[in-house]
Amino acid sequence: MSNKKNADFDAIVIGAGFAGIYALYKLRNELGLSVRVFDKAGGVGGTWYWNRYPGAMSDSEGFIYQYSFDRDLLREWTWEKRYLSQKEILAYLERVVERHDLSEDIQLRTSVESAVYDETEGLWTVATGTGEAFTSRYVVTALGPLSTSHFPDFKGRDSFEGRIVHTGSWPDDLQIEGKRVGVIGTGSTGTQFVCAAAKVAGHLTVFQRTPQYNVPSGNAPLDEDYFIKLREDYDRIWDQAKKSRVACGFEESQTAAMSVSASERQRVFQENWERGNGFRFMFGTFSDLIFDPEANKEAADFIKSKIDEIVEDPETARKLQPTDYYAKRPICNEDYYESYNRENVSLVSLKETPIREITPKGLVTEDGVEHELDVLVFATGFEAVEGSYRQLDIRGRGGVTLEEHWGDAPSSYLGVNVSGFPNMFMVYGPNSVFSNLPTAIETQVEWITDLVSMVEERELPSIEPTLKAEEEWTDLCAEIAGNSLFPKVDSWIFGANIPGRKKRVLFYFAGLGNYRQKLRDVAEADYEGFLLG
Ligand code: N01
Repeated sequence: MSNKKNADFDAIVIGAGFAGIYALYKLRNELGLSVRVFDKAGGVGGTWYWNRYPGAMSDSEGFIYQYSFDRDLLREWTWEKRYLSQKEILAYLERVVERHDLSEDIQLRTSVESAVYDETEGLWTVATGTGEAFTSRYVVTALGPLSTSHFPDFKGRDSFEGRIVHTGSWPDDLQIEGKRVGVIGTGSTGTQFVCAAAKVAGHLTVFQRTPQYNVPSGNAPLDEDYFIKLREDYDRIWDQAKKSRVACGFEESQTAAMSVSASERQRVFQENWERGNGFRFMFGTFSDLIFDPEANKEAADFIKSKIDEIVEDPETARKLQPTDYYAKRPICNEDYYESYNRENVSLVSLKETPIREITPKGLVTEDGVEHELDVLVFATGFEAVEGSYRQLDIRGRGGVTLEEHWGDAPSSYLGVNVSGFPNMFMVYGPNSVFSNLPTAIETQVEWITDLVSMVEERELPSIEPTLKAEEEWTDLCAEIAGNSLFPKVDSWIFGANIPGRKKRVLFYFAGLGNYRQKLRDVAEADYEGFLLG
């Protein structure tokens, strides 16, 4: 029996990024539900509202880093280069909100503190940092997988007299032109920052702990002709992406690296190096770089040889050489290694000289050198996926918190639902599909809309997965990950970037096509794995 009349809203959505915006559109505009979205930011955009650091951009190509649902917008929207800048993505999301009259149901500058389920009423109560509380039948958590910053507390961190910032909350008034800038971290964010900052900083010191594999992005301006062809091709593009593994808009290779001759391998690597794009290099060259250690080594050696070729100072080139498998989320950039040939850029290997402390003037490494700085940038990543959930007080049946339910490692059924938390839907919760985000987000929001629609049509009080289904999904994700080289390297995709946290599986690595097929199978089996009501 539904509780339509008793609640303030049918659904509350937490977060107004790619996921929250689409959830509002689907639940309100298509299902006709009353919906309120909360976001702590001063504007919509989620990740793209906060990450305004110099160089911030998408490293999936622009044509695929969008929603597929708004075909009219796809026909009129243009952008400058192959990859979208942060400003362009933010403007795109604002435009989507405007086109579909969504802003009236988005309450900004309002953090959510807790979400508590009342079993008797079958309602969620969501309390905000502004002291308000609202009830709803459904809660959609669109928190973003990378929205809680990891900000290591180095000795003396607060004594720094210059500006100290995390890339995930870059202030609008901070300019780095002509300044002495230090950056800690060389992941996707740090390397984007390096490429941009190298061109404008007085001096840039890069503090690198673990070198990563970078390939060129192949970024370049687009012309009118490009958009004419692109618009004719969108049906095929979305169809291909939704059947593929990483949904990055290219055909993934079906050829094993070691099945071709050494010269053919080099040719393919070289062709893709020139073409650019990190996901394409990892998944479009050969089918097994993330599965076969030998194939992986071939790709790794190719990239390493490029580092030696590009970086003029042999000592810097040596420090930039990765030693692990090529098995983190791939990185691509415009002129990353070339940046180190500039006179105003220097590299410090924190493996060789770790950070001793931060001082009022800068950063001191274990060799006693004080690196004097005006601006110190932490590109040190995020408490991925689960971090934002653990900060909220979420309570399901019997008052059990999500924190208690998860214990050491988070779990879900299909990345979306948790047993004991009825009518709560996570967009990109733990063990969601590892792929291009907007396309994966659309898939999950559409799945959530189907579930809610089914609950409404059947007039069920609620939906939640069985514990068994949740455990089996988690085990399956661990098994799939275990068949690849990904878990052999420490990174945020296994939560291994947070000190003291044990490695856990956070993604379904079998690809978007298989994930979408699994959702169809579950629906066809009358929502197998769910308790209906
Ligand atoms: O974070 P990361 P990120 N002392 O965790 C270092 C997405 N993204 O923000 O490798 C010293 O990858 C850490 O060193 P190590 C994308 O999915 C997307 O860069 O742990 N160093 C590493 O170098 C990406 O994968 C876009 O040894 C410390 C860095 O900080 C995800 O965000 C753009 C340290 C953190 O790298 C995360 O990327 C940008 C310490 N105590 C980001 N702690 C798009 O294009 C950490 N580090 C869509």
